[in-house]
Formats: sequence, C-alpha cells, structure tokens
Amino acid sequence: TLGLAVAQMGPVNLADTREDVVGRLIEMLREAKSRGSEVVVFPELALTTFFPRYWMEDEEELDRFYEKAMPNPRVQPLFDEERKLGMGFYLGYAELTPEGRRFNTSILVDKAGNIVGKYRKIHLPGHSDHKLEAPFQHLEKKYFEVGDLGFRVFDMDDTRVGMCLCNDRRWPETYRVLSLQSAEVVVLGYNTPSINIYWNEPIHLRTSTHLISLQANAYQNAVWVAAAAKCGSEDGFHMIGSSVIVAPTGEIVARALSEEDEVIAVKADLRIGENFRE
Ligand code: CDV
Repeated sequence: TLGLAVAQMGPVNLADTREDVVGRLIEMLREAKSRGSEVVVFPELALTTFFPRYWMEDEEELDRFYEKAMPNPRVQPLFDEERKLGMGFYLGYAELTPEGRRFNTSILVDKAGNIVGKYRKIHLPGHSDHKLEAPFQHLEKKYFEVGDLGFRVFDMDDTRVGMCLCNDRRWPETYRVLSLQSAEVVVLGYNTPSINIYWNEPIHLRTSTHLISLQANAYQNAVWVAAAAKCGSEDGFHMIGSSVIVAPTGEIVARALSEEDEVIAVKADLRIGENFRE
C-alpha cells in the first residue's frame, strides 16, 4: 500500500505572498503525515494565483509569478519540512529557465528531498490574444511554451509515478502513454475556472467532465489517479474544487468537500492495479 494524499488549495489571491502559500503547504504536509500519508499531491501553479487569467504585457510584471530555480529560498522551507517528515510530494509551479523559456511545470520530490521527476505541461488550453469581450483571460498559450519532456513515469521511493497537469487529464493518450511505462499512480494538479469563456457551458458540466475523465482513464489504464485542485474564488474568479483520489476500479475513494485548503488521504493498494493489468 501507498499512503497517498491530495492537498487541495483554496484561493491564492494576488496579494498573497509566496511565504504565506508555502506556510499553507507545510501545514497540509504535516496533516497528511499525521494521517499516515507518504506522498502528497499539491495543485498546478500552487505557489501563485492562477495568473493566466490576467493580460500582462510587461515582462517584469509577469516574471514575479515564475520560479527561476527549484528549490529556491522562498520554497526551501517546504523541502526542509518534507525531508524532516520523510514525505514525498508533487508540486506545480511556473518555471522560467535560465535561457528565458517559460513552462507550466510540476516536480516530484522523494522522501529524501531529491527532485526525481519533472513534467512540463503539454496540453495548454486557452489563447494567446487579448479577448476584450471575455470575463477573464486564459493565456496559457501566451505565457507558456508547450512542454518538451513528454509524458514520463518516475520511480519515487518504491512506486512508479506518472506525471501530468490539469488539461492533460482530459485526453486518453496521457494516461495510456503513462500506463505503457507501467505507471501505478498518475498524479496531477489543476486550476479549472467554473466559467467556460468559449461557450455557455452549464457549471455542473465542469465538474462532471473533470470526474468522468479521471474515473474512465483510471479504470481503462489500471492506475490510481490523484488530482489536486486550486479552487474557490481567487480575487472574484471562481474555480471548481472536487479534488479526488480514484482507484483503478474507476471508483472515487476520497473527494474534497470544501473549496478551501483540505487534505484527503487513502491507503492505496497498488495490487488492485496490478490485478487489473494482469
Ligand atoms: N488550467 C487548465 O488547464 N484548465 C483547463 C480549463 C481551461 C478547461 C482544464 O482542463 O481544467
């Protein structure tokens, strides 16, 4: 079994500092540990507000949302705490490389504090132009390059962990490519605005398509799926919650009830996936 936790985050507002956010992550890491977890999944772009909703032309204004190194002094306390607790984690953040390239990235850190896996988001939703009529922007295509690392599986402590991010969870090839590499668990973070700026999508469908994607793909690929939302209302812009852990049976075995910081945790029996694969 694997002690698997998802640490959903409530809103991160523009005024919140990295120190505030890292403090919240550490608190949830401790809670997960106290509930017997070994690995915690944090959301996509966990360290900042979901900034692709804002049109920005000034590079300096944009840069403040990116991490130029990982870890870095502002995030180091999270690494220190996880090593102290002997916990692994998955964390999404905006990456600015030394060459000036920008990616929507996540990392996998093992119990000893080593970064053992890295993923750069491939399915970037949204647009790159300024949509003046829209209630907010979704500028992932402007602020990030398409990920160049592929869909990969990493040995994290004793588990085969596949990585992806947010919109990737809606596409069957994501899970199939990971399960063909013998993934046992697929981890991901997401920020899903409750309003679709392209059409008048009923709000219930935003949660329904999120869940059906995770459940169908967990079952069809015989993997555990752990999905962590950043949710609630960030400076007035609402995003769905419903962070879940899904078993290879396709069943939801834990689901967040709130739209705030909330830890959900299970003892994931990895033999369930093994049986299905056989
Ligand atoms: N951050 C995302 O990738 N969000 C998308 C929205 C735009 C549909 C998602 O798939 O949740």
